Amino acid sequence: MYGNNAGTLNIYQRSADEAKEMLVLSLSGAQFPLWRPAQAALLPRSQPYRIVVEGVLSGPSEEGGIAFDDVHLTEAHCSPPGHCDFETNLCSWINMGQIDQADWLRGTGAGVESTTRPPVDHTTNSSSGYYIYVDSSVGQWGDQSFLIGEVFQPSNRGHCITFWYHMYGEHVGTLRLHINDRRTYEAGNVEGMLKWEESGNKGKQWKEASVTIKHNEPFWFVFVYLKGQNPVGHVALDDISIVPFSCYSEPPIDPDAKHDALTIGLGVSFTMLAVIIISVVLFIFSRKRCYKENDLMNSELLDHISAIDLSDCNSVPLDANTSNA
Ligand SMILES: [Ca+2]
Ligand SMILES: [Ca+2]
Repeated sequence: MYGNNAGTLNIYQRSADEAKEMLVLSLSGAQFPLWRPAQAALLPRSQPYRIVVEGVLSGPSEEGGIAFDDVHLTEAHCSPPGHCDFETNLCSWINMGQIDQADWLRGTGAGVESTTRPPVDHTTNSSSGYYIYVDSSVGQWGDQSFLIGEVFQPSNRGHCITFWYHMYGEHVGTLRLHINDRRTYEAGNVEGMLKWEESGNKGKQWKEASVTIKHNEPFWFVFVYLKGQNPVGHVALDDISIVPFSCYSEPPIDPDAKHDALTIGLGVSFTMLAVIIISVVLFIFSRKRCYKENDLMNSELLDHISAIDLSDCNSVPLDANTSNA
């Protein structure tokens, strides 16, 4: 689905006698300038049914279009959005063609050389469990394999992607995780922004990675494997999970730190209060002293007292100034 007026794509499950019809999937608006996977769970039916695909134009404009391809009907459960263990299919992940030189393949470790792919998957820890992999001994140095995920809407709390990767073999190459958005893609950047990277031999083991993504536009994930020089080995992925919040919750407030902050705050408050009280006492005391000193002065100066700043005992009566002059 592309363009500003892509319209709506509806998928129905309709009973053979056409008595019942259920909308199982509806996609609206532009779904980015790429082929996108979509899945829908069908309802259990005891009677025969057919699948009806309906394209609804949004208007008379020709600025858009709808197409679909590669329909698969399986008895497997639909994987929850953002999660894939690769046990039944690639879920919403797709290989990209044209811009790269190789594909990610789905497979198991059963009956193959452990250099070409992992002996066990991560989900089941067995040779019958599935993962996706690239055999690094096939192809040439610098070959790339792109794997693209579904579109996620921006979230205030971000997104956390967690995945398990298996990188084995000398000079195996580099595995990168990017995110991309429509604007960046249409500007010619097919891989987008780099968010995570790992290179070289990590041994015969599955390793976990978690990356928090905060992006304010709809985006998708892109895994890119870049083949190393003369490698013998493989790169594999399993159990990818994407959730709409950041990977690590905010660290809890340290009660000791809180106590320290309270102590410091109280200390500062008490010190300031003490300084204010002492200042007021000193001020009152100095005022009283001024009055007493002034009382002791010559009573003939009383006429001039009004001209003396009583708050400042250093002020000299006007008479004294004039007499000195
Ligand atoms: Ca490819
Ligand atoms: Ca698996």
